[in-house]
This record gives sequence, C-alpha cells and structure tokens, in this order.
Amino acid sequence: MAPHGENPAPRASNMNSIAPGWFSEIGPMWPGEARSLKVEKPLFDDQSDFQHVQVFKSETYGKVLVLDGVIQLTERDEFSYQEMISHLPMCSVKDPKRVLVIGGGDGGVLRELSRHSSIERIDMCEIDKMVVEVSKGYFPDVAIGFKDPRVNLVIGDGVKFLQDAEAGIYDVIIVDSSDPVGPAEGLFQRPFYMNLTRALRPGGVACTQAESIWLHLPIIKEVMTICSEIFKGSLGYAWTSVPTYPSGTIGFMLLSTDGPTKVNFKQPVNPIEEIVTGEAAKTRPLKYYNSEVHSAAFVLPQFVKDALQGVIST
Ligand code: SPD
Repeated sequence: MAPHGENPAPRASNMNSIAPGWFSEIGPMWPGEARSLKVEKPLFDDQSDFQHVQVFKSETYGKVLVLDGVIQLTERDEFSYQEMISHLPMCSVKDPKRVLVIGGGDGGVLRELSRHSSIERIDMCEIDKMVVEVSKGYFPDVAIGFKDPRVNLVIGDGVKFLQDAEAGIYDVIIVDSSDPVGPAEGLFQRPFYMNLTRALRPGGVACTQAESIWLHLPIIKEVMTICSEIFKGSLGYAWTSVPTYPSGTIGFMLLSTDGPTKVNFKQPVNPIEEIVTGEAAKTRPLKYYNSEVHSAAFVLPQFVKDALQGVIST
C-alpha cells in the first residue's frame, strides 16, 4: 500500500478542480452538481487493478474513502449507510444464520453483522483487495468487522461468485456496491438478480445499494421493474440520510423470495433491540438504526410513490 507521495503520476483530477485545496465529487451520475470537501491532508492515492483509490483527511468529515472519484464513506457519517444496509435485511428475517456480502470491502457491513449472534457464517466477495487493505490501514473502526471469526473473505468478482453459489443457501444477501459505472456495473443487471434469487433460501431477503430518489428515479424504477419480474416474494424501497453522498440521501432495495410467510419489510420480525443488549449495547451502541427508523425508512415521498407505483409490493 503506497502512501500519498510515493506515486509520482498525479491522477487526482478531483482535487483542486473547483477550488484550490478542495476535493470535488464530479461524476456522470450527478451532472451539474458536485459535493466538495475541504482537504486537510491527502493520505493515499493509487490505481488498483479495478479503480482509482484515494483517502484524504477532510476538515469537517474526518477521513474520506474515494473510489474512481466518488465518496464511499467518511468517518463522520458512514454509520448511517452501514447500519441501514445491514440491519434492514437482517431484522426482516427470523434467526438468520448464513449471510453473503457482495462488495463492502471497507468492512463496515461486517462490523454491523457482527452484532447478530444468530449468524453462523458470513461469506464476503469483494473484487478489490486494495480497498480491503486501505480500509484496514486508514479506517480501523470500520474495518474492525474483518476480525469476526465467522467471516470468510473471497477476493473476486461478485457476479461470478453468485453465479457459482449453491442454490438456496443464504438467509440474507447484502450487496454493498459502488455506483453502476465501473467495476459494480454487473451488480445492477438482470443476470445478477436472477442469481441473487437462486442463492437465497425460500423467504430469504436481499438488500442492495439503490441510489438516490432525487437523482436516480429512472434507474431505480428500471432495476425494481426487473426485480419485480424475478423475485416472487416482496419488494420494497427504503432510504436514509448520508450528508456526503450525492443529494444527501441514498436508498436500498429490499427483495425477498417466495417463502412460507410473506415478508413485511416495514415490520422488523427480528428487532435489533432484542439483539443488541447488555454490555454490547453500552460499549458499541448503534448510532442511527432502531426499529422505528426501520419502519420509517419505507415511507416514501409522493413523487417516489408515483414513480414506483406497481413495482413496490410492501
Ligand atoms: N454514491 C456512492 C455510493 C456508495 C455506496 N457504497 C458505499 C460503501 C460503504 N460500505
């Protein structure tokens, strides 16, 4: 892992592009706007086999992880996304034992899964080893999830991993991906969703990163329409607030296969308050997620309800 300065070729066109000393998130998925953070210190800058990986210390959000110019997490607000993408599906299933995480190489989802003692094994497939190493080096409070002995980490292509996965073995699958430009593109396409439903047990639940209601409604609708044809159980959309993501919000698609009982995503059947108790609740409390937030996350503004009418089942 090369610290900033050891790589002679400057690739960071997102630094200083709008104002000197500022990082600006300029990208094709949010044309005409760019979130900027004041840079206190560049810490890491390298090109992996898949993407441009950067870490910098910002003035107001702590350390920031950037992939291909797009903010993946900041120390200050990462908990909202990581808690929601993990506990929304985990609390929608009784006694989840076998979990798969696709992507999520920073380890934050693993950190959240480690709160669930019902889990026997967590498989994780992350395409980019550099993301795992950088997270362990610069974000120890996020990468702490890798210390869970139930984790089986595979460095590889998530699309291929799921294609080869045994049918019906997972209770929960979490797809913690970057945006559908670059290495994560295949994680937003029909063949991937077909394998997702195949790998889940009857009544199993998947949760995927599903972009912003303010910026990406057509993409959300397209993907959810595909999924409504593939998943025979329930289909829901939830969202949360993350100040450093484009538009300050990000959503999650919740999917279930047909099972003995219909999954009602809005009503957690495995409430977190019964799971994180005693010392664990005191020493490492949740910062965002609770059962009320869970149910509230599925309440959609009228323009979103109108756009997704007919594809959302719960
Ligand atoms: N637009 C950025 C979306 C990033 C989603 N993935 C974040 C990874 C955090 N574990």
